[in-house]
Amino acid sequence: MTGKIKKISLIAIIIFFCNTFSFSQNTIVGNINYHNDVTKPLNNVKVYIKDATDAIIDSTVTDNTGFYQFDNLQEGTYTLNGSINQTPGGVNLGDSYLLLQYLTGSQTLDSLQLISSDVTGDGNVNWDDYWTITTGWYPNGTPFTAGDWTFESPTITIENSKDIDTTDFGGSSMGDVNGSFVPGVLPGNSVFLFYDNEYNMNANQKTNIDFNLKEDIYVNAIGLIIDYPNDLVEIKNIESKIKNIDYKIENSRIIISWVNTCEKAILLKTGEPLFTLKIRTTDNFTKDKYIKFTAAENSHLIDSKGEDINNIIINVPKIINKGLLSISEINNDNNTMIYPNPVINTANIKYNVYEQGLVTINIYNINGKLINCIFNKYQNAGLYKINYNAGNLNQGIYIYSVNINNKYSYNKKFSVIK
Ligand SMILES: [Ca+2]
Ligand SMILES: [Ca+2]
Repeated sequence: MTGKIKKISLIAIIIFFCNTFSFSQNTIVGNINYHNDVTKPLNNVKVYIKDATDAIIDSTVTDNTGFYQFDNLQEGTYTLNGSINQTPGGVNLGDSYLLLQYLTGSQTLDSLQLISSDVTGDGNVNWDDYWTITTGWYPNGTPFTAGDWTFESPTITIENSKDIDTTDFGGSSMGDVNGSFVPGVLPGNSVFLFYDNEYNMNANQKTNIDFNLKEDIYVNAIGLIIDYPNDLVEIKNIESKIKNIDYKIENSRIIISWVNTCEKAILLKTGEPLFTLKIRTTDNFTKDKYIKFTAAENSHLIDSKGEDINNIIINVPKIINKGLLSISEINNDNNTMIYPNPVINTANIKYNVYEQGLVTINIYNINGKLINCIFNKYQNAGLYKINYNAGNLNQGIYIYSVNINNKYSYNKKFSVIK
């Protein structure tokens, strides 16, 4: 009797294991990569598996190669999804530009690009998403209502037992439509500001600062975050020849943004300023202090493919307070010049008004005889330029003389050729 019970029990155990074995050996494996790029595996993704009733039945975490595995699955339909606790990145105006192209019908987007475009999280990709990135996220850092990350959500049906299903899928930082982010890698700077010349200025003076590109560049979007010492200088205004450029000044930061709405990329030339800042130095801009502008991270210029252009160099002047100038310093001031020299017909005279007051510019011949007075007005301190027509002068050597309040004056020679 006892032997019979033992035998039945053994059979039951064998049947139980056989059942377990035959109905529970299905496996789903795969890799999760950033924008489905196999060179950018996403590790530490928490992967969820849901059954046909939308209930989470299991979860796992991807390894360093982005690999995940679910075992012991019965036949049925499953849905996968992921979440990650990692700093997102890669969102800039290149993504806005790509989205703009999609919305105007000149570009298609793949499924992951579409889900990373829905930054408002309402299930639609539309102009709200474009404006949320362009005027909310980039200049203001406003977080996306859809969160920081998004993952594809593949559905898998297992019909045969003893099966291994391989399903790779992708994840993205929300808003990184073009997939430019490299997870785990800190973004490098692509825009650098270099000093190209030096201005001498005192406290409470106004001037215009040109930001010039070092090379001609075709661009489709510009995002610049420029830091400056707001205790030493006030930014009064920003001017640019680029239409519809937006800017924002906050604390010690200027944020400039522009996305090209025309079909063709625009050509920015080295000779024309990218933009001009109208500034005024403060009371704190005392002797030996200088004003330095720097481009912060996530400053970028975007090419015709919607990608960042590397190593953009923008030249800006260094502004330094050297105190009250000596005669030799005034004579060596690079901001006071006539060009071209020799003058054939017309020329530009650049001059530095060291303090607010009456400015007079006279032209003399080489014997010191006054030819004419070309300027006589009150001006704020700062750098100025006037156009001078020398067409009525004979060939020869002349002098222009700048006088400010009878306190500062300097004379410079130029020649006229016919
Ligand atoms: Ca949306
Ligand atoms: Ca991007």
